[in-house]
Amino acid sequence: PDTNSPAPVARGAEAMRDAILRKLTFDIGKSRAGALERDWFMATALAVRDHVVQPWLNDMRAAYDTGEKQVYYLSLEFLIGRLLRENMSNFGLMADVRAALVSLDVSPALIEACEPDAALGNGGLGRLAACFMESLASLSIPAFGYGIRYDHGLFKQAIRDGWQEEFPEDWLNFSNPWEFARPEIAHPIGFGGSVEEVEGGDGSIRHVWKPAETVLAVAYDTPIVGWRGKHVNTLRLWSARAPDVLRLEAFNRGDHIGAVSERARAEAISRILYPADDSPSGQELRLRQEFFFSSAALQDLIRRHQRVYGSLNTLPDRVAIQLNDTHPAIVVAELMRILLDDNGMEWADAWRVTQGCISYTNHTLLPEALESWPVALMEQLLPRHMQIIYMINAVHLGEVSEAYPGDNRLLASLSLIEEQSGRRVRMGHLAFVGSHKVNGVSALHSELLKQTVFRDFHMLSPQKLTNKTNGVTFRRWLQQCNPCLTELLVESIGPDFLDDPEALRGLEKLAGDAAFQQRFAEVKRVNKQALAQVIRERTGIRVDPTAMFDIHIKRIHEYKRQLLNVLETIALYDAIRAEPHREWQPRVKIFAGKAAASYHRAKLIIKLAHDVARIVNRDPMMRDRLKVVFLPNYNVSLAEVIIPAADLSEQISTAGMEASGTGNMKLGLNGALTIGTLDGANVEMLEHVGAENMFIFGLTTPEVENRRKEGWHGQMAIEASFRLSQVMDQLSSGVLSPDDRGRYVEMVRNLRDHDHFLVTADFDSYFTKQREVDMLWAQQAEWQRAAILNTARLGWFSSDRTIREYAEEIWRVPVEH
Ligand code: DL6
Repeated sequence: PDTNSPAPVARGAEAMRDAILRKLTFDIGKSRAGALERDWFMATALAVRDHVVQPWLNDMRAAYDTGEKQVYYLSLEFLIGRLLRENMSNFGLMADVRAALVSLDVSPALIEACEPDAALGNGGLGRLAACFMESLASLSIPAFGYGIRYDHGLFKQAIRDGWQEEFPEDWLNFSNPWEFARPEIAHPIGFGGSVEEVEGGDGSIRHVWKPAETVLAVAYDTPIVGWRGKHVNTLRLWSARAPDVLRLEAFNRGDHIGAVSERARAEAISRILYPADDSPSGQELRLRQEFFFSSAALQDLIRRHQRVYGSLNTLPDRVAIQLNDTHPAIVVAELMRILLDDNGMEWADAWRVTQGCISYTNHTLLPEALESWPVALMEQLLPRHMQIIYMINAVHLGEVSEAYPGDNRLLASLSLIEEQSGRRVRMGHLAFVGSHKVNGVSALHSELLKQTVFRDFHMLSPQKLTNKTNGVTFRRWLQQCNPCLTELLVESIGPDFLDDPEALRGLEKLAGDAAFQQRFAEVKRVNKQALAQVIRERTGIRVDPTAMFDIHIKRIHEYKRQLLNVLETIALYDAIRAEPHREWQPRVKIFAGKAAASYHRAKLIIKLAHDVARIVNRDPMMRDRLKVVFLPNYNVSLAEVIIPAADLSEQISTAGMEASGTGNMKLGLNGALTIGTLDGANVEMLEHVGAENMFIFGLTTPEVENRRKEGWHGQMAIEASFRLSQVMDQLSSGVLSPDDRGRYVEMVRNLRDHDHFLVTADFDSYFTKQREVDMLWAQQAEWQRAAILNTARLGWFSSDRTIREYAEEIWRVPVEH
């Protein structure tokens, strides 16, 4: 029921035109003549938002009234990108809005391009959270996303002389039309101070945490619209505010800076995504961020529950809290504190409620990414939580001792406290014991979790660890980013796949059809032309859209092995120069991705890609047979242009190191063939698309492990490979870097002496596999067939499927089929 008696909402292009003009006049305060593109964007977004609000309020009210169990997805990152196209598309408003804008002489494409990306995440983990939010709404599962409203999202990447430079991102500069500020929803978040023990009349002892400092978490809500506008959920992001905006007494005394210093300290919490944590103050800020949003989320959901049910005993029946990695793991201790100290619950009951509500997703096996916090820092910042963690640990290790008396190795391995490198709290262990379910994000990754980081935990509770292979939302990653392909698919197999991705299977029967292949290829050509245009605008490089577009897009990281690709590029360049008269298949190697600001080796890989590009692109002998492009400032919006234009998808991480990958799914879905290792979700993609439609090479996970155990040195592989030796010689001789001949000497030394990521070990099989890629590309009908089969067979990788699995097996909330 409509409770707010809404104003009539614009339907049809004409009504939409009026609505946009009204917004421009009354909300933006501009005339048509004076309106800038950004003003048109704001007016359009506000007009579209009007359609969202009433269904949103209705859905929230219904969830509240029916008391359905709600999902709370806690994530330090939500890599959302733009929302205008998503909201228009999911609400079925695209045609009307675009027609309205055209009738106003405004270009819809330019308006859409004005929207800044909400880049509140680093990469896969944050983008997964955004896909999950969309799928939760599309499946009508009542849910809240909880995170931080960073003033500045992921840094902007600029490339100067081939080097990455970072600049602050400023998505909120011109206000955000999608969010609703809720200054009345402000939870106090404590830090520091002491814990008092208060005796109750019955001799019991109650703990009271007296924080030394309080920061307010203020809510900002963004509606998240599901497919066909069926359901709308809330993404609630917290912004930090000081309780006192200004110390007036200090200001009047003339201490103008000191008067606002507390405010600056408080607000630093939500200032920036991923503050550098290589200094103690950076680490403290990161921990403050984690506790800040975790505590705000808990206070918020508990207040909602208590308003209806009073007692917190029933919390697990109404509340499912999903921890997206360990960043919100402190929730375990904070929920215990709230139940024990604020609500007087007994330990055993509080523990039952806590475990009943919480579940945790692990997203990485990389040791450096497994969070742990120095005990001293925890004691100083969260003294009561540290006590509770000790208590949880004591109970947990007590149970272990009882079951395995005298096994000290086991106790040390299962302890929440790491004693080896200074005393630290292992957040993964805390999340594991505090959850009723723990999951990995691909079949291989979940299996490896059982064998490595959580081996002893798995032995202890074999039912707890499960797998939920990642997925991506097909609305954004097919329908919105690739409208031409979507139109072709609707025309050819009907519209069922829009609601049921498995219906893409209907395409299989067309895979060998020459006429369909041509149309499929024509869509790709149009998308490649659009990408070629972007490449030209952003890098000045001209590329030929008929060449194979070979795409490597993701964070720059040694384990993701962009270096392997660049080395292969050099080898291919050498091979073309050695045999210029052979029929080489024209290729454009396209890289994009950001390196962490302090990750020097990753930044050097970016520099190398540019050094190679400079030489290759200028060499007249290449005659368009090889081009190398690095597209700066990779983000969601750029991905939306690159992915529909990809012929080849590079998924070449060292086996066992990429937890899942989701770019692999997006690219395959859009008809790119994958060249990849048996890593992450590649393994399951292979099962779905078939070995003849993917290019798999390289060491497997056990082989990687064996090489490392044996003490792998690249030297042997380099000596054994004529091509690789030639590449190494070029790197060390300085021909690729005439301005600084020693630039790559250390890189070569690392590859020869250590090569932890097995680049040298996989080089030859990668080079050979790439030539198989060339051979298939030369037979276009066969290539197109395989490309079509990729699109047809990747329906299972929809995040709707993933969310259904979470709903049924972890959260136990009803979900439609
Ligand atoms: O699960 C989403 C995403 C996976 O697809 C990637 O394989 C994985 O690297 C990423 N994990 C992280 C966690 N931190 N680190 N490193 O971003 O999660």
